Amino acid sequence: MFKKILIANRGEIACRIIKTCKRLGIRTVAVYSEADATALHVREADEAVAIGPAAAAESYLVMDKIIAAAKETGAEAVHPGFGFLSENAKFVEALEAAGLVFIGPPVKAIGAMGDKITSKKLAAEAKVSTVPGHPDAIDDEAEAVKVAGEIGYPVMIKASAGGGGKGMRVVHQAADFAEALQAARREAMASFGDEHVLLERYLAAPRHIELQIFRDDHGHGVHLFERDCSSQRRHQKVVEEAPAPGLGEALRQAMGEAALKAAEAIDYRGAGTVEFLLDGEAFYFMEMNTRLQVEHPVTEMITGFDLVEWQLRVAAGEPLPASQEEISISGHAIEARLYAEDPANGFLPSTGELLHLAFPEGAEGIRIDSGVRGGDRVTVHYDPMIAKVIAWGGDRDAALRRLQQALARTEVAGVVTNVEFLRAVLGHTRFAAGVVDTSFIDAQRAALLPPAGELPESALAAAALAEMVWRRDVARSAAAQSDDPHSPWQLTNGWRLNSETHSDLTFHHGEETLDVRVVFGWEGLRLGLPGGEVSAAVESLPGGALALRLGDASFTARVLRRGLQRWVLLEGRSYILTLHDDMQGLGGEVGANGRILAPMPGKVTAVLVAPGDEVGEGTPLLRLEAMKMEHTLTAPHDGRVEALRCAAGDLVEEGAELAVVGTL
Ligand code: MV4
Repeated sequence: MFKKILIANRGEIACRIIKTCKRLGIRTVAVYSEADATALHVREADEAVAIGPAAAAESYLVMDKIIAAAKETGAEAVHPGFGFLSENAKFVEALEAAGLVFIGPPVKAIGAMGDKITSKKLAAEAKVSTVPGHPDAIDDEAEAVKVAGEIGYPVMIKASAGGGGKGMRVVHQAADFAEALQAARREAMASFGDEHVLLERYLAAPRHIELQIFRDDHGHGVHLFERDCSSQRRHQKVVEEAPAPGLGEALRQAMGEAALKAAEAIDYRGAGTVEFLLDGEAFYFMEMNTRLQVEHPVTEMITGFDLVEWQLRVAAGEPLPASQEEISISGHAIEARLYAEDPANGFLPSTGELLHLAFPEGAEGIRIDSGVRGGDRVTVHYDPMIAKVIAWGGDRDAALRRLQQALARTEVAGVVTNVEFLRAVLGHTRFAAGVVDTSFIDAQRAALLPPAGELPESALAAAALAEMVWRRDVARSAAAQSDDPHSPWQLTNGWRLNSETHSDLTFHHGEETLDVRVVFGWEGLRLGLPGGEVSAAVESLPGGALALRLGDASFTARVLRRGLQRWVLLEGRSYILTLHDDMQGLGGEVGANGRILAPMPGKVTAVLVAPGDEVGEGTPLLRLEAMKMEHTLTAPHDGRVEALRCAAGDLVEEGAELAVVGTL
């Protein structure tokens, strides 16, 4: 077994590989880009090597840097994780030329399965059923028309070099075929530099069932059953589960054997996934992935095996740790991919600092694979995955209940996430019934993306009470440091002579402006909310949460601050408010030397000045669209625009320097 390996990846998969290595006593070397200098995988590894700037093309995808890091640290093998270089045949060749072991399949297996036509032919030769169609690429239009007629409409045209749903076109009738074929070939050439297409019968709404297989160098091959990955949005998996709901034992066995036959045909070694389209009881080979997949944890949780450990052992020349007879299904596991993306905004990534991140660690049957912690930043450089939340249960209903509960107890502030979307998918009657196919999410989009919810008064109250607690704490610490700590001027309870005291706050939520009056009455706090006045109480809890009481309702909340933004986490949901502050307006954060910094991530919608312009304090400089609101960033003082670092249309991260206003 290896003594030291290098992990040529980042994020949650790097952390996950390190975890198994620690358990096996294998030392680990992490590689990281400048943007990942403080990332979790760097902190968890035994050693770490900087490999360049944030852009993956200048760091994680640069083979020479990865190989140099492995040589420099004495790593014997390299684990690629998934994505990046994990299915790059040239990388495997370069590693082997450098005397390093690639923890993955043989290079020829990667080549064989990299192309749709070749992989389909290999499957057919291995007597694995493929989608009815024509095995070869078709260049001659007349022949294509003839073949399409033989297949029978509807027909799917697929770019041979395509993948992940790109380069597919359905033709429902012969009259449309010729034009569709030309368009498909043009798109294939434009997108993949290869105009070869293949023809298949179109399967309406198939299920995506994939079989996990493993082979070693000693002629052993096993499958570890299937995963149902049909819940996809634009060919991005959202939720995956094992075993596939409703799949009969005979079909499971037949698909497992077919997957192994495909793997044997290319003399496969290591972890592999054979993807099938399931149409009723008929299954068809779609493609083979020559890497460990994101969703492998659900297989681990129903079989009890550690697939990364298997990868390490097989790469080190050991036999498979279990025979087919020793592999069985126990219970059910479902995985949800938690992303920093905004479903209400076209699922665009949501970047920024994770002001707060907490999972129900230790909850029964729950596994969290994450590569970030609170305080880390989600950036535009990489996939904005926050974590995979995986639940195991004795049966599917138990796993589903546990996963829903775990998502409700997952707390994220600082970025918008898809957690409400995930809960809607898992809570949908079709999903609960286990009758989901690849058309589910697109077909149920309206039900899965409910309109932006109203702001509950409890969330508004939490933000207001948190503001009072925060101001009191600031005042107390200022008083403690002043030379007159007990002066009444140090009070922040809105103290006024001869009347009950109060403070007035205004918040923005989307297009709404909401006023709250906090009354410090003789008999306790009262809140004047849009829906009326209510008695209240607030207490800070250890760890920063707040215990709140509104009338006779009690609950806990967590309120995080970023500039004037308030992120309220309450009863499993999160709300984003902006505190209106007359003094500060919504100007940018002013850095040193008149640097105008983006107060939050957003999009520059207008640049209102030019370099050299003279400006007065408060002159509008730029407009920023963020959190569905338009913010005008103004000059912090009289001066001259010395530099503009952005243009209309730019997506900017929080803290980005947008302009510089020098003094006259
Ligand atoms: C198909 C198909 C229906 N009929 N082929 C999409 C990605 C690529 N791997 C293959 N895909 C499909 N091929 C035929 N002949 C439907 C899909 C498909 C799909 C497949 C798996 C998972 C999600 C999907 C979403 C849309 C379409």
